[in-house]
Amino acid sequence: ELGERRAKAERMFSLMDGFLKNDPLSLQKDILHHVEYTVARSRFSFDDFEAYQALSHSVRDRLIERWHDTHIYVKRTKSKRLYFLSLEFLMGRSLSNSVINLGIQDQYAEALSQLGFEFEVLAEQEGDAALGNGGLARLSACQMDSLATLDYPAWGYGLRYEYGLFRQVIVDGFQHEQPDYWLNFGNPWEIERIHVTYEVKFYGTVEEVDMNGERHKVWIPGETVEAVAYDNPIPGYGTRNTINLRLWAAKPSNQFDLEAYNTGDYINSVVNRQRAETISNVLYPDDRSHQGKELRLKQQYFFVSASLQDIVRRFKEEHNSFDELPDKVALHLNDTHPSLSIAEIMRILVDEEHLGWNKAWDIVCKIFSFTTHTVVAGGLEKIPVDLLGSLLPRHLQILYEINFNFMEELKKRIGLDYNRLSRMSIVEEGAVKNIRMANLAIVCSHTVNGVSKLHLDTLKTRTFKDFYELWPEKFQYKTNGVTQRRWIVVSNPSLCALISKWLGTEAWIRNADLLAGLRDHVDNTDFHQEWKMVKKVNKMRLAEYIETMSGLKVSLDAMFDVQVKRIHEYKRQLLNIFGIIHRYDCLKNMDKNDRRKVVPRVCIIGGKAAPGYEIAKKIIKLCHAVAEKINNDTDIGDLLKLVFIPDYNVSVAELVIPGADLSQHLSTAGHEASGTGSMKFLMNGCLLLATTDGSTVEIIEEIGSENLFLFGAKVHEVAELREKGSTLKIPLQFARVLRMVRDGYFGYEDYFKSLCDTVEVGNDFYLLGHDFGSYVEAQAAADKAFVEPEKWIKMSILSVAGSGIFSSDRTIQEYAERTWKIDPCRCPL
Ligand code: NBX
Repeated sequence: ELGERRAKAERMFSLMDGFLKNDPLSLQKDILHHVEYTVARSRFSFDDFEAYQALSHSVRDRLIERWHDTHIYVKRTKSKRLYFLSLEFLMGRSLSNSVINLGIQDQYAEALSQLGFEFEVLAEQEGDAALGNGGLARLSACQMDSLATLDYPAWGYGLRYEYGLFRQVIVDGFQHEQPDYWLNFGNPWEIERIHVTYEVKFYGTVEEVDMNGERHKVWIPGETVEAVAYDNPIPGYGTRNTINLRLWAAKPSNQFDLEAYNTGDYINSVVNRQRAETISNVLYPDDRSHQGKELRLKQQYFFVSASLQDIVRRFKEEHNSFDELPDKVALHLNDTHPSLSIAEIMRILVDEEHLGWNKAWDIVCKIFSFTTHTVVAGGLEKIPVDLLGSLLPRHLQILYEINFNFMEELKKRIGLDYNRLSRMSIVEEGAVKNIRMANLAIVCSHTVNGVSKLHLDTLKTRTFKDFYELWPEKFQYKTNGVTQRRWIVVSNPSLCALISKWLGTEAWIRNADLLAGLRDHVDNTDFHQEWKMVKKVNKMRLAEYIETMSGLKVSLDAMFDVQVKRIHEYKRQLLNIFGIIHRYDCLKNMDKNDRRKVVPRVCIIGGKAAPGYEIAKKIIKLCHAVAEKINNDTDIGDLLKLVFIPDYNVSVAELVIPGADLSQHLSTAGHEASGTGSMKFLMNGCLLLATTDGSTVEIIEEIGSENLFLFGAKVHEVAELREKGSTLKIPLQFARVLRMVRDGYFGYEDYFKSLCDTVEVGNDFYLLGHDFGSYVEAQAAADKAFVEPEKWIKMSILSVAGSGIFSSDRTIQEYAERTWKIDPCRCPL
């Protein structure tokens, strides 16, 4: 029978005519095939978008081949697998990244040009997959790229939101949010798996029943929803390995049909089915106001339940005993959002697989690792007990039992220190009882990770101090990283070519440490010339974008000074705007002669404010009000321009970052867990102006403090400065700028009042006033360096040369070796 099966498989493979071919002629045939049969357009008339669709389907076919092979190979080797659980992935576009990682970029470019199309033009047709908010979500995406490239047997799990992060539209300088219905034009990068479905239960009651003489808890759900898998192949670079990102969508389950049958209320039951689909409908923007929302909790559990059913099913296919689970499965919690997994796996092992509690707990404690992306305790996630108890009654019982056991153990370890016991409890007592998701994740994970060295210090000494003292060995850090494939190779082709030319190899694309070799050429004037040209090309690209978007013409001789990230008070975009107002004020008061020595600047700010975050929205409006004034002042001309780039997202970042001369990272020390934007700028030869916060501490170690512009209070000074309150000395210049805004120099004085209040003496939590003096000095140092091009270029080269360790390949390798204990599993060619 086996022989028969094999013969059949061989015949099928020969019918397939082997794997797809990648020469330009075959690619053209494939593209035309998809024009005709997938997009269903005539081969004589199809537009750029249709060409993009056909092109991406031909790329998808190639991804699928490798993805199948990887899957089969990993299954055969029974390797330990990593399951990366995250509610957010900011993937951006897939086309360019895919053809580059598949290594068939040139062939596609040639094929298309012979068909009369340009690859870059078609690539612009693709919309972003924006299933996440900011740093945390883009980090997941970079890490998936590294997991695939380094051949790790890993799966990503997430939610397939129908609406991604809102689109930001600016009307009269105010942010408006528009829904991002990204699936409107189809998504060639996903594969719908109509047969990979699981039932996810909600509500209902828990009963105890007798089974073979044992008492078991049984959960009788009140509602059932179906989860359907959508698979997204993630290709590695320089390897055949292509891993899977499985995203779940909610579909009504057949359970509902029964109800209709019973009640005869056919129409209403069909209408009710819609309700199920709302679970995976929309991504919550990160504004904390969603805490305590039932839909958010439903999303989390829906995601966790479907993923764990899938993971357990796969494990049982390959293994006989759950004792093997810790050797075969690593589950990673990307922040606390998926930490209901802990209660869910306990429920599966105890209620469904009938393992004893203690045995199940032993196993569970060996499989989870956890990374937190938060700094302040106030930012940690909590779920009201009432909400949890009604939606997931059995899980609440399990959480109480976990907590009871933990509290008992803790009492043995620390005695009856009730304050500490109550701080460490998973259940927060009070008017509203809450489950503290971080405490749960820490108790059950074998490793708790910070995302930078400084972040770990804060976790140990403040955020999770009690836990650190109990389990010091659990606490580690893995400094974040970003993938050089997307952030240099895809987004900055000219720099990519230049680096490869001077290093004499493309090996740095898989091994970013090799970038250090650029130091050998740091004094070479030919190299400098070419380096300068690359930046110019990228600045031209950015200037064109600015002009089409806003009509503003900017000078390429100006320093392009960029701050792009989510708008947050702690990130201090307001400090940047105040600095710009100060610069403008100085220019206005300068005589013509002095103005000639001024370095012209194009200040670029971009980022989204959470819809409910009023102060952040006012910062955006202030930016526009200031821009309006400055940009229309003909007396100032090209000396100063301010541009707000709307709807900042991954593909806008790919355009903006390579074109920046200077980038700003201004968080008050101790508030940015890591920051990853800075690493992308560093890789693109952009100099940083930054506080010593998050991973900037490590960037300084790598490139030397002489190669960036530092300012501001240090992390150990912040608490004391805050204590000083209204006695803190504030520079006169700061008071003057604040007065200008208050007095309506830029209009809207009533609207800006509450914004000004947040930085008024005595109320200035993020210390803008205190840091303003050194900020202005750092800006002056940047100006001074910019007029010495040789010096600037050297600093820029040394930035790229020192960026190697900020590759997510390094981060992922550390996680694999130290935390997940997984080995590469390279699919043969
Ligand atoms: O995670 C960010 C940190 O603020 C950065 O410092 C860090 O570099 C990055 C990656 O480690 N955190 C972040 O992006 N958080 C969120 O986006 C978020 C989303 C949903 C939510 C809470 C936070 N409920």
